[in-house]
Amino acid sequence: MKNPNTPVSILTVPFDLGASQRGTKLGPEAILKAGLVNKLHSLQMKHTIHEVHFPPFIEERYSSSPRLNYLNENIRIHSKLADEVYRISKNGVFPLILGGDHSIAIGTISGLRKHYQNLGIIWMDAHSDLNTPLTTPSGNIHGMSLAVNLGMGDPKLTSIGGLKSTIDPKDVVIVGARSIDHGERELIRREGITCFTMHDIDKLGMAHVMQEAIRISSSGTDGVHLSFDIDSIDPQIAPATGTPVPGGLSYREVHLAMEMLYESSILTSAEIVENNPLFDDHERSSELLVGLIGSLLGERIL
Ligand code: 4U7
Ligand code: MN
Ligand code: MN
Ligand code: MN
Repeated sequence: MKNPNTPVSILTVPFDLGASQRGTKLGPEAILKAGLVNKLHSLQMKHTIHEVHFPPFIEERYSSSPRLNYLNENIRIHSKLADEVYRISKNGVFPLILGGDHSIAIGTISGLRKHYQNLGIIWMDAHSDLNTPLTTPSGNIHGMSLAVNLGMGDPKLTSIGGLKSTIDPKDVVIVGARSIDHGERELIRREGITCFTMHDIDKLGMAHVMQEAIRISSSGTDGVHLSFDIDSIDPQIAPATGTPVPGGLSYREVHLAMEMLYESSILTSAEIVENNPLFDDHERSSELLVGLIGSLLGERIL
């Protein structure tokens, strides 16, 4: 956040049709229940909260194709979210989006791209979410959201939000990856996306990796967005995910990342996605996320 007095607008997006596991639509409520509002009060942050409403579906009307599951439902929610995020950013307010599965990054970033000319992105995730309808092993749109934001994939998704700036792949940094599909690997190499895998974090240390992520995403950009997938964290400490991959970020690594992002003052928006309370152990993961949001917004140990 560039100025610590910036008000925060929390948008809750209870949507889970970008994934095959149901339950991330309960994510925002669980984070609120775990004490997010108290956290914001203790940090004396001006904030508002509202939900991005979505008309309930009649099960039979779900639109599925093998390569793009629930495409129409995805288009509807992401278009609405894009409008809201654009409006909030234009008013100088910091958008904090609570998902929902990671497909909602299509809406968030489409909205940001109407406001920013050159947006940088830090994508913290066990996965790279760079599949397209041609490479996807699952058809799940939450595995395609970063690709869509780079202009790759179905035109009905890449055109959400209307006219907007493009993202330069050189301004995108992935942190925490440890499950990358074949097609995604090729795309990362071809487009020159920086990807710090868990292997890099083990070797270089989290502090160095975050320093680089901050430098790369903020050089020559006029805004930086954090897209945070809970599965970047090790599933032993954050079990609330339908897509667990062992060997993730430790408690201190992920807090350090948030603390360094706060200290850097580069962030202009953030989203926390994929929290699935159906897989949680009591409220452990939601409580961890509230702590992480605290660190991201300026909470300090001393
Ligand atoms: B998440 C996957 F094949 N790559 O495309 C796919 F491994 O938002 C997983 O990062 C995607 O959780 C995970 O379905 C999407 C799969
Ligand atoms: Mn993801
Ligand atoms: Mn993931
Ligand atoms: Mn996930």
